[in-house]
Amino acid sequence: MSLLDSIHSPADVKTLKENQLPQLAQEIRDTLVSALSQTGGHLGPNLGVVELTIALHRVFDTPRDKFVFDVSHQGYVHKLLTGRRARIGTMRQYEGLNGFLLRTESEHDCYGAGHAGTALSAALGMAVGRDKLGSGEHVVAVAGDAAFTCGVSYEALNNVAESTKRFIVVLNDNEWSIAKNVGAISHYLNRIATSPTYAGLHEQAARFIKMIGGKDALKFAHKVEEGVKHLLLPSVLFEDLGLRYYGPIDGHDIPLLIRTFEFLKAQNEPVLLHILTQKGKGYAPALAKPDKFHGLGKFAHDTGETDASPTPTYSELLGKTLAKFADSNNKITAITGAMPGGTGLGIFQQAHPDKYYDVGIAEEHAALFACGLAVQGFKPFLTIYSTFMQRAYDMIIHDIALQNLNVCLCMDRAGLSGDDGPTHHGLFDIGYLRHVPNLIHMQPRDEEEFVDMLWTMVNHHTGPIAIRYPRGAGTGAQPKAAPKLLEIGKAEVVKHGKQVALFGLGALFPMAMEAAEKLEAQGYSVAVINPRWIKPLDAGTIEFFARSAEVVCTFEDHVLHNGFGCAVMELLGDAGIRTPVVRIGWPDQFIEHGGVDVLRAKHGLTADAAVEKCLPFLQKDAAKTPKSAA
Ligand SMILES: Cc1ncc(C[n+]2csc(CCOP(=O)(O)OP(=O)(O)O)c2C)c(N)n1
Repeated sequence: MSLLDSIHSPADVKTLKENQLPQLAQEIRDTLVSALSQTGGHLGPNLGVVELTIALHRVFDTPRDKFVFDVSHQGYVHKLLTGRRARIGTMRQYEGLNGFLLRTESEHDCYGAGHAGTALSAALGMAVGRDKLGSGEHVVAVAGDAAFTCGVSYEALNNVAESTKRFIVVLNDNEWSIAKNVGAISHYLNRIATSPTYAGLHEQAARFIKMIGGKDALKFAHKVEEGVKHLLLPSVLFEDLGLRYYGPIDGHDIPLLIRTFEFLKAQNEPVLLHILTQKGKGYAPALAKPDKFHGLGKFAHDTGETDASPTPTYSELLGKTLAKFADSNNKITAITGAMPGGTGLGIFQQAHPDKYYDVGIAEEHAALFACGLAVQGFKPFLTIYSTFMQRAYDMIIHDIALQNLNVCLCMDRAGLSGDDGPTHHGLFDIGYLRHVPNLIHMQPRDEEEFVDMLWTMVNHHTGPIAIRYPRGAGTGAQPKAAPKLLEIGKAEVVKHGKQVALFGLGALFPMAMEAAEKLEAQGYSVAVINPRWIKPLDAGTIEFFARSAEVVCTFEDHVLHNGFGCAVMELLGDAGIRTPVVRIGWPDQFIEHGGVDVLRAKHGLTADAAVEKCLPFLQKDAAKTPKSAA
């Protein structure tokens, strides 16, 4: 039996001999590579925190002690050591393990996440709660170097010193966000990590710590470190904020990590431990391509190769199209919040490095930065996943829309994101944009329309304009060489019909077409409309079809509450049109992770479900002869 197989809870990690821990680390790496090659997942980040997670579980006691992982995409090793080893092959599958930590998945997950920058504040709240309760447990926040590009991390640091005396932050510095980390903080950390003077002196201290062990020696080592650190960096950022800074230390050295945590856990002041790790450690393909292996689908175990999709994704098309438009337009600029790969802006960057900005994981700043560019007459494309744009909600209202600035919001991964789960589904953006004055919002039915919409955005000069588009490959539709300008607020009537009016928004347009076929097969006369515009709605077209139809049915890859269908109902209500409206979309609950088709079927987003919901309103025509029988 392998060591890993013998571990059913963190208590088992403590029963191993310290010299067995490197073997445990190796087994964890082998397990991760082999399981994730089948399921996909965040391989690189987890390979980098194997030793860290073992050391944490060796020294602390969850669930009593609390580990708060930032984003928590690096929580797979923690899952393996907390009783979920047998389920690792179900990672990110429907009804399997979630790719992030979930309070509902294990008592060892004290906090769930999926968005970056949340760990320090949440952990600080737990530490303060502990102090108030007098319960005494340890709270450890583990955050990557890119989490320190998030403003909210500093909002937490600003409060630490006056909030508690017992708080441990681990800064896991691997120099990578998803792409290479960016910004002044990243350079600052890098200067500490690469200083030869510091490294030399520091190594001596580390050797000393490991050699002697025990608390007294550690106290002495701490003094050595203090001296070293102040020699080199008289004003260490974290120290000035009131956290005692330790490090940087090798985050793959298990004995050193263990001794250091033993020391830190006895401190009566907030501490920050800076560890240096390698993203992808132990697996050559992940070391060679840290960005690709940050998170990926299935891959070949031996080579790390993945299957390339023959159809380009919407994100790739965005990068390519904006780059082309920017060739002859020097006002176009593009902004990403640490997602050049995911958003396709990496392609734009290649063509126009001077018009491209990666601002780090800083969506609020990104939105305000876009405002500033717009004030100077530029045309910023703020390209952020729908789920992460939630961070910039206030800036969208208070800065972009209120000042009616020419900012283009590109919301990638709008709709169900599938295996990433509820932290990443982009199911709320219609709701959070629909009521914002001055704002235009739209969704294309395919790639050709996507490019036309982007072109329409480039040529819209009277305020903010937003587009939502789904994750992954599109329909395969080929955009025309010359894009066309779309009339804002004008829907596309794809098919006329009298009894049923189907409005298929964006990614669900094909579902509306399928439902039309099924209803027509039963003898009904069906209209299909591609709404294109969520705001402003095409009131004329919607009212026209709703007046003659017996039932209207809307389709949207969004929650039903405050979604597109809701907007249609309001419109009809205001116009005094009583035609019943059936809505197909996601229910009022957080949707779990899993394959898109499985989840659509489960939650009633199918053509069959739509037909079934429409039929009761068409009872008076039930006697019609189905076409197939005619
Ligand atoms: C608000 C928000 N924006 C963007 C992301 C996408 N994202 C997930 S992980 C990650 C990089 C994390 O890097 P780091 O914190 O250094 O951890 P590492 O993966 O390097 O261990 C990013 C940008 C996110 N999760 N949340």
